[in-house]
Order: sequence, then structure tokens, then C-alpha cells
Amino acid sequence: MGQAQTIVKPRARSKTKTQRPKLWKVILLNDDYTPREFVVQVLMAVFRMNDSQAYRVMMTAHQKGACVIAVFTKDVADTKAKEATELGKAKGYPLYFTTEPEE
Ligand code: TYC
Repeated sequence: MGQAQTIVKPRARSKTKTQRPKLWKVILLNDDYTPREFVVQVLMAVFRMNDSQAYRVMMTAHQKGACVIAVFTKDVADTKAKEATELGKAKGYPLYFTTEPEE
């Protein structure tokens, strides 16, 4: 009697790659009415910046029209942009934060 042969079929290679979630930018837009100091306070409160970081971001938006603040998952970006925009709205300022996907 011949020996039984066990044929081991190679298993398909697992192709599970970890998908990174797409990140979204939160962008601060300039306007002519919101006081600079208030913009700085909102950046510190919502985006956990220190005062020199917040001042630099505010001045960039002030001079260039807009400034990317940070990137987050979509949910966090949307929530923070909304929260920061609401803080301005509550004071009657047109301060506006928007989001857009990273390439
Ligand atoms: N341009 C505003 C002013 O001169 C200050 C300001 C800066 C407002 C940045 C919004 O995103 C902004 N009072």
C-alpha cells in the first residue's frame, strides 16, 4: 500500500490592510468684524492651542483670508468647526470655521 499523500493547499494570503480614516481639515476664515482677541480665545478653547499658536493662526487667517487649523476625523472636524462657529454666533460675530477633506 502506498503512502497517503497530504496535499497542503497554500492558503490565500490575508489581505486585510488597516484602513486609515480620511482626515478633514478645519479651516478658519477671516472676516472684518470679529475681534482678534476673541478669535484667539476660541482657538484656545476649542482647539486646545496655547496663546502664541492661536495668535499665529488668527494672524494668518487675518492676512491671507483663511488658515488651516488642524486635521481630524470627519466627525471631530465637523463638531469642532460647528462648536467654534457657534461661540462667535452667540456673541453676534460672523466668525466662521469650515471643513474640507484632505487629498
Ligand atoms: N479680521 C478681524 C479683525 O480685523 C480679525 C479676524 C482674524 C477675524 C481672523 C477672523 O479668522 C479671523 N478684527
